[in-house]
Amino acid sequence: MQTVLKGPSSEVIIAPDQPIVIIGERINPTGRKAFSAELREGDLSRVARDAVAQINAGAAVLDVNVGAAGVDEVALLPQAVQIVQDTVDVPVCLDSANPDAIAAGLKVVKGRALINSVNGETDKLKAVLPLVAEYGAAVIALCMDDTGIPSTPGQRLEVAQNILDAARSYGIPPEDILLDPLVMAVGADHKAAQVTVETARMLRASTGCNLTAGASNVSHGMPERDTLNTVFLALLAQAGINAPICNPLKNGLSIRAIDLLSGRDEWGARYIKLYRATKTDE
Ligand code: THG
Repeated sequence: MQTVLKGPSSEVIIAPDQPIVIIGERINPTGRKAFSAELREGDLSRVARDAVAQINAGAAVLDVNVGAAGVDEVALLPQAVQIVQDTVDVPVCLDSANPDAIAAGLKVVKGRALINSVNGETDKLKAVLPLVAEYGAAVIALCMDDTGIPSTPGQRLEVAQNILDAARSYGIPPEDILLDPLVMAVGADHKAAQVTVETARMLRASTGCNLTAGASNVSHGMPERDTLNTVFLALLAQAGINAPICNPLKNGLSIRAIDLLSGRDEWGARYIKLYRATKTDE
């Protein structure tokens, strides 16, 4: 199954036999005080810098999230999208809990965007799926619904199937949907990562859909977050996650290593290319 995303004049294909597609997470004010304050003042100067840095570090798609207290996302998300796509030729992933902000972003997007996200809540399905259909976009489906986040992989699969059915009724096929098994912090529940990995396996086996996950969520509150994130990315990849949302500045080369070690990088060409592009002189 192939999910096709487009930038202004570029194309990104997400498919199980293709190299992992890194969705860069850095354009997001969560946990970043300076960026949050800048956004409140309408200062988007950091966006272009973060975009270039992530592409140089191996990202193929950029998540764009401007959600912080006191920020008008409906006004700012489209501005951030335009800055990103004026700076780098890549597809964007519109990350907002507010469907009005997603709609505003879609109006200015060039190419074929990824909407982040819909879930199984009745209101969300009704607000987001028509936008996916209208703009011919792709969408991330979170495995949660009106009852919350299910604790077992089987229940999360059930939610995914409900979303796939609802999408079908709007004419949206499974190849345009990236399923997200949901990543919670292992600091709060030491079984959380294992539930995600098991859910990913079930989602891939039962639906054949391409899969994403917010890998960095796993390490919130723990020391040496990069170590946890890197190892988790390998486990996720093994379970079928082929378009993780993560920090390429920290994990880009590790992901190229996963591709090489999984037989998806002939001659290690992509691994070596990223190494050469990012190595610092000793
Ligand atoms: N699924 C989907 N989308 C998502 C998530 C998901 N979008 C948001 C998030 N989860 C993924 N993105 C991030 C971005 C940043 C961090 C974690 C996940 C992060 N930031 C540091 C912090 O909060 O402490 C701050 C970074 C910094 O200081 O530079 O951890 O699960 N579909």
